[in-house]
Amino acid sequence: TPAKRYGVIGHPIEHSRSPQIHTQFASQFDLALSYERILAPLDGFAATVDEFFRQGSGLNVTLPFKEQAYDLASPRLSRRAHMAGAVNTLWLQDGQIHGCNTDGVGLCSDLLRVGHNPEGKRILLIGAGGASRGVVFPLLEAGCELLHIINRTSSKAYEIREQVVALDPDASRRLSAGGLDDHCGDWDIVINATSASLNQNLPELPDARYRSNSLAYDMFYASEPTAFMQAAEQAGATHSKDGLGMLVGQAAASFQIWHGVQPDVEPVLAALRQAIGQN
Ligand code: SKM
Repeated sequence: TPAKRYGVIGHPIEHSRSPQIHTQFASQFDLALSYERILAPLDGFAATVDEFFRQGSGLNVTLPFKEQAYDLASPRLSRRAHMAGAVNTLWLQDGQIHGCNTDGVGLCSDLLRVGHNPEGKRILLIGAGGASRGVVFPLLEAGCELLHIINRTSSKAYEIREQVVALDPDASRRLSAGGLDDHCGDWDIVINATSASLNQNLPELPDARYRSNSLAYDMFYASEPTAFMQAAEQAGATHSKDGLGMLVGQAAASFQIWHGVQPDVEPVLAALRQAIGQN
């Protein structure tokens, strides 16, 4: 039988590290599969996905198509996809396209891996775009004490809160929102979910106070520590981490959905750090 086909679809897509990650996971289980980068035209996402699934078995979806992937798979969505309002993992089941979102579990598993279990923690989430929305529910599920979303435009932060609370009223006690300077108290974990690090810019940082043994986590990564990580350590964060582990974590969760087995992220993460020139 020919190797099963998987891929990651986006626009742009050349930068994606997913092929390396999934190919290395597959070799841990002696699985024969192909995993390709697929560039969809901006106005041709659904057609490209339909074409792929004539032969393909699973797709990761990245920017700017995660909301369209949600619509495409609806109503065959996991609870996590529903709560995120976005989909990054598609697969065929009974001839129909299903969707899940693994970004948030990828973040949570990485926080656990680096020794900062979200359970019982006060977490400050900076940014209110798609990256932020995708991780809110998994962080709540992981049992954080408080999750506070702040954004330059505070209405966008309130909007995420309302969307999540509408789907899960229990979330309301532990989820709050505000503008960049609407925060008080000190934090165990501060997460940068703004896209500022993409161009090595510092997000407009709230002057957050850090607790002891705190973590500043940037969802983005580069060959060097990001501007956010450096500023956070200067501001008193005990540790800082970039988002490469989250990338490998979301891939591992997608891999588990598709293949039913849980890959070992550690060696793949180490190889990826080498590939992008980190020590
Ligand atoms: O959510 C992930 C997606 O599954 C794959 C990806 C990539 O290949 O760069 C990035 C994230 O959006």
